[in-house]
Amino acid sequence: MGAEIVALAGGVGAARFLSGLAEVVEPERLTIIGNTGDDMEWNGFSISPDLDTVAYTLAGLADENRGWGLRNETYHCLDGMSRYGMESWFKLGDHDLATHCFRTELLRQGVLLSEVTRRICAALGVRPRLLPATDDRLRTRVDTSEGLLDFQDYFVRRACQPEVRGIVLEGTDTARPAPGVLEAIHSAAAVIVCPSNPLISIGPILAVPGIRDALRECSGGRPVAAISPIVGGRALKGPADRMMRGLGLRPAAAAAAELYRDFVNVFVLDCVDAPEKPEVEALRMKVIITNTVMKDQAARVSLARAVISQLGGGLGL
Ligand code: FO1
Repeated sequence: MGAEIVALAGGVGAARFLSGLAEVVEPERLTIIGNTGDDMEWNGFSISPDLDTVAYTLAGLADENRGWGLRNETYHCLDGMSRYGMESWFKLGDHDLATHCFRTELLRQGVLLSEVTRRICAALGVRPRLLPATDDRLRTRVDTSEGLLDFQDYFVRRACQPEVRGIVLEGTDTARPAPGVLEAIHSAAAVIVCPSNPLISIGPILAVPGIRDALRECSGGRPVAAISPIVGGRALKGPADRMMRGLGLRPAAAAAAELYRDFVNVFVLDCVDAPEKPEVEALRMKVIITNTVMKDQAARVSLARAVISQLGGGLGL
């Protein structure tokens, strides 16, 4: 088995890229560090949407159209909750609920989120190692024209409509990297930042004390690549472009690269953004230009192959 590859991942975009990557490198060589800023407690359940999206996708169980949740879901339990006057805006399917029951009960017993995630992945047959960035409580909140909103309240309930003024990451002063996170970065042959929202998906991972420093150190001698989450001035999925504008940033691939300038040394631009190459190179990043739009599994594999082949011989591929 070759050296380890570490990936930083948010939700749907990351999961799709990772399903391609897991066909290009041995899945057991992959360690995925997942975002937990989107996590929430809702109707009595502890929910970790990004970890579940990655796990379900890698297990081949995700709903292909939405990218989150499970295929062929039913919503009888949610209907029942709403009959009792409970909230029903977050679409938890019946099978998905089993994951949340399992996680909620284990967390209640004091089992760490990283161990719960390991057991979920083992039960689903997920071969890469999936680690939450932290076992500690970390919550993303969005400061908007309608006030400070919990992440899922902004993202799902209000459909990303309120204007974004800022992002507040609660818990980052005390959060510690989950067991294995820093070790994986320290021993990685390469790191890949998946095409995820840099502000609300990758941002919370980087905000866990120690992780950004470890990546900076890694980039001194090894490839740390990021795949642009912005293509042609727009986010392929989610509100990254609008959020960047709200925060006074240009919704451009080069502006996303700039957010990673202290620890990324290879940046993957989509072909339509080729004119931004000099701007990204000025950040002292090597630029790879390829098609990053993943319309199907073949496109995911081909993006993963393009990235891995450029990261070089040190990966033993
Ligand atoms: N996203 C939605 O847009 N609407 C939903 O009702 C919704 C429910 C949901 C349930 C479980 C789960 O794991 C994810 C779910 N998501 C839903 C996706 C989630 O809000 C986002 O993908 C992430 O938090 C952002 O990466």
